Amino acid sequence: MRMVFRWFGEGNDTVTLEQIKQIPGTEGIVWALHDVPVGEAWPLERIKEVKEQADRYGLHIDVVESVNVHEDIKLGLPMREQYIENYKTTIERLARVGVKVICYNFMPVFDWTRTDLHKELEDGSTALFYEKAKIEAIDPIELVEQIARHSTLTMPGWEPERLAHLKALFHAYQGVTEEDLWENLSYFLQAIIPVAEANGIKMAIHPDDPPWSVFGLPRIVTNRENIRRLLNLVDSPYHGITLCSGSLGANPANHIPEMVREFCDRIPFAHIRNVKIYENGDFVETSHRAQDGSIDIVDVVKAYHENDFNGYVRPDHGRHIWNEECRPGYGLYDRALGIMYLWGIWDACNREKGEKRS
Ligand code: DNO
Ligand code: MN
Repeated sequence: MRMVFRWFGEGNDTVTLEQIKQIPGTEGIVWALHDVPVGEAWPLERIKEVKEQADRYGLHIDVVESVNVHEDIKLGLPMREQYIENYKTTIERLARVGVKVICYNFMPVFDWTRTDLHKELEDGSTALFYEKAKIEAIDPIELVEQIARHSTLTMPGWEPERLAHLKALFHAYQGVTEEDLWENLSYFLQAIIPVAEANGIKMAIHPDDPPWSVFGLPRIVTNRENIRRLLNLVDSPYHGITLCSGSLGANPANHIPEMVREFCDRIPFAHIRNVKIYENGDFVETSHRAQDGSIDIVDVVKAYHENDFNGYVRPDHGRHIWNEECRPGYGLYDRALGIMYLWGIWDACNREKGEKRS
């Protein structure tokens, strides 16, 4: 298990590289050029700049999250050809600085969806919350406005240029079925996986968060059966998944340890976090500890360990604790605690196997 930590870039994150360097066992950053508009090729100079910044702290830049996919690709529009070419260029440029994994997602319009970014938990901390009834009742445009009002930093997946044309986007998706989305994903993968392969980069698609349709938009990376179908679209070790325990785990029917066991050799990157699911379908993000949420994180880590997992892992989101002012879900403290919990389980598994240190 190779521990990495998401970092949003100089001047765009409350967490510093110096702090990340001091989290035990953390070897690299998970990064992106967040200000490059979706669909454009990332400039090589900018990529090199991040590498130099990370180098100064002895952190690597092996994992990128995300290179976002333009909506025209998801919609299968003619302009997708140009956007796919740009995507390939970005893959080639990232390979030049040694990137090994690219995480991306194929969710129409929205990336992750929540109704409250600061839901208060019993202990006074706050966390990201999904209220089913509210999602079903609210107009998505209103939700976006509400969320934008509560965050000064742009949020990944909610980039302004994508959201500016929200109404038009919703219109474009009218009549687009799950099968259409499968077809467009397949088209995209056939085009980019050979390029990823030639450049030694593993593509790792992130599941849909939450793993069901929201606002009537189709979603397909949602469960075990669909992940099987997805992996069969292109038979290559360079076509894999980012197994996100919190995203998939919001549906109690998704048994995460079993998915780890089944897909392990196609998981170059793992997101590990916990969520507490309520009977009415709401869920809230909790600490990583198994007892605090609905996902048995101990069993998840054990499943990785049993399979000698050597891919990259990050503590996905964290709560906001100790009055930390930070990007929603991406503070330093709770994610660092999460890392120590994951290492604790991992090291105990190593001991059980008779290995003193590693
Ligand atoms: C949620 C997060 C996601 C993720 C993107 C990757 O679980 O990990 O927002 O960053 O979907 O493309
Ligand atoms: Mn995730």
